[in-house]
Amino acid sequence: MRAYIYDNSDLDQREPHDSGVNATLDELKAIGVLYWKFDGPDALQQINDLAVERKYKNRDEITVSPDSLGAVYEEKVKSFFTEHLHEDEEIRYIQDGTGYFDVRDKNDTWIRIAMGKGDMIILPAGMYHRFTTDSKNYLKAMRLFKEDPLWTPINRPLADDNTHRSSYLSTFNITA
Ligand code: KMT
Ligand code: NI
Repeated sequence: MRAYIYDNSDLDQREPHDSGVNATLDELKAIGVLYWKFDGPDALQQINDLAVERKYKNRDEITVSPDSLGAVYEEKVKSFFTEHLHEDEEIRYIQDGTGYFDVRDKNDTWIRIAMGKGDMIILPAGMYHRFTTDSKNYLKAMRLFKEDPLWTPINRPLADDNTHRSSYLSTFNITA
């Protein structure tokens, strides 16, 4: 995992868009993003422990690639990259491949989080974000959730008035 300020160039979303300015784990934590590296022989146990602690009862797996999604791959990648939020946490464990999660910081600047195998991330409910594969076009992830999956994306600005958005902003003292 590496997090950095996204350069807003017009290049394809799958390019790195690396401004060269890193973002720290503390900066991510301050906006509610939690991160762990779970790899090695205990990885599954570490995932299971976190799931118990945070009451994630269910999980599934998704492969984002042209092979697995066929004709709808490009369309899917475009829709994942539309800025949105969810009414529940977005919990992702990368099992294989690579991809980018972009999140908005306190100043509404994009921070790009480059994820690879063994990376586990939680984005809080109500946080605006987006996702894309990189130029390798392959990512396999475990998605965890509390009860039923609540990962319907609510796009910006439609979600601006959502109660989960308001509680996110007040929890993390964000006024932007
Ligand atoms: C989301 O809601 O942004 C996603 O689920 C992204 C794809 S999961 C690798
Ligand atoms: Ni999302």
